[in-house]
Amino acid sequence: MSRLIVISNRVSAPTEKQPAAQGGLAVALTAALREAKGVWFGWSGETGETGELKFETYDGVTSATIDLPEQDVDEYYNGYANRTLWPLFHYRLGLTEFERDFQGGYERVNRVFGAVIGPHIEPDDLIWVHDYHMIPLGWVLRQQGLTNRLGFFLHIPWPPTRLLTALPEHRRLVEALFAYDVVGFQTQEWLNTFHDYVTNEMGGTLGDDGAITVGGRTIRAIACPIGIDAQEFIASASSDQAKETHHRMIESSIGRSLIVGVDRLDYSKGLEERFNGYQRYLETRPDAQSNVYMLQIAPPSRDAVQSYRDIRTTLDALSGRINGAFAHIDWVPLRYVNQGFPRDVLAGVYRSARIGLVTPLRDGMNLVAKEYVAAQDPEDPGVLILSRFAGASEQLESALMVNPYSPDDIADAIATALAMSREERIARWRPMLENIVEQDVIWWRKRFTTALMQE
Ligand code: GDG
Repeated sequence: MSRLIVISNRVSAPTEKQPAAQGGLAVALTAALREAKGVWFGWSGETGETGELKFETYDGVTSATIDLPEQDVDEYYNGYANRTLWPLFHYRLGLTEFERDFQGGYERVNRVFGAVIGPHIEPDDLIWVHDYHMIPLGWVLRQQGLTNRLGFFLHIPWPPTRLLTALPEHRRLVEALFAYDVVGFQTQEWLNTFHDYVTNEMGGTLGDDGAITVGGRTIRAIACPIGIDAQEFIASASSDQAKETHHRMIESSIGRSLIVGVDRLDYSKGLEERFNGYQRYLETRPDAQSNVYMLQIAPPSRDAVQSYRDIRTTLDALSGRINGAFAHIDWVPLRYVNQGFPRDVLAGVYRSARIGLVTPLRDGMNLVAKEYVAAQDPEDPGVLILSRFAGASEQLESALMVNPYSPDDIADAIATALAMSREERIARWRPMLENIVEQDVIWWRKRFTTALMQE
């Protein structure tokens, strides 16, 4: 059996400091690494001289990290990854910054990763690189003469060709992907847009079984939607902590239905538009005030980036305005919380909510939508309102689909969800749950690694 090598910007294998793997991806990859005696490489999250890789084996899983100098963090992580690729790949050209220094830093850090990781790779290792921070890494490793099977998975959307060509070095970036053997996308839609680029910009041809040939080099590109640790999350929703959370939510709701949103504080998640949609609901339905309240959990992220500080300021003001305009002495329409909670508490919150409001403007997949569905009571499930622009909409077809840009659409969907009969709620929920259980995170991992092992 080959070893599995996972490489991503941040490592979420368990360590002495953080003993439990956090989240589905970490759980699935950790399990695979334990089985395959592999190593998870990445950035430590610390700034400092790069130095040697720091290895740590904890609970049967080895992680290996390096620090990065401040300039590298600024140009590679806060720069090219989060000010250039992230906004561009989420269709936000207006927020995208085009700086040569960022691109230079990005390529430099990828070369550094290649240089420190390369010597630790053995000939039979399967190598799986994750996400937009590391696109050129496969190419860097090939330059060192590596002939291993190399796979890449993109967690975020693949942008339309016309958008991508706004990036001065678009061609170089895509060519780097051809160093891999298998490239995975979250959805058929992102795979199609990738095909469009390859055929129209590179003169590539598409073959059977995901094969794409450009200039004599053939790779395989597949749609491979990520899932959640479904069984574990279902169990989490019945844990003591989830039950206690559920009771607290019921007690504080005074008979009103809960609408819940859980998102990293990120402009791609459509929080401003969601708040506007909720406000439209409150304005246009006179009985609203006696029947709903909304909880938005939004732990801040990437606050070194100005656009993230801006969206935070906007949401502070907007949530204040909504509460100022609509609150009563005994009712606050919007509880807006900028902190994270343990997974069991989240599961309890999801289960208490009549509506899961998941309205990103663009999202590679969106795992919150899947977690919300998994946490529901089978006898009395809530309704998932889902953006048609989330990757998850390809699989969760029986959600109430909305256009996240339209406040009226969101307001109407809230009204529809609140009025929905139990029969209809069950009929919509069941196929979604089946999909989530069947195509869980282990399914995803196996689907990708199986494709990677096929010569
Ligand atoms: C990227 C892509 C793709 C959130 N608040 C808390 C908390 N969370 C957890 C959620 C969920 C995860 O964070 C967020 O995952 P998403 O999929 O929603 O979004 P991104 O962070 O943008 O992830 C995305 C994903 O990669 C995987 O491929 O689906 O499209 O953008 O699991 O539950 N977890 C805890 N407390 C919180 O307060 N414990």
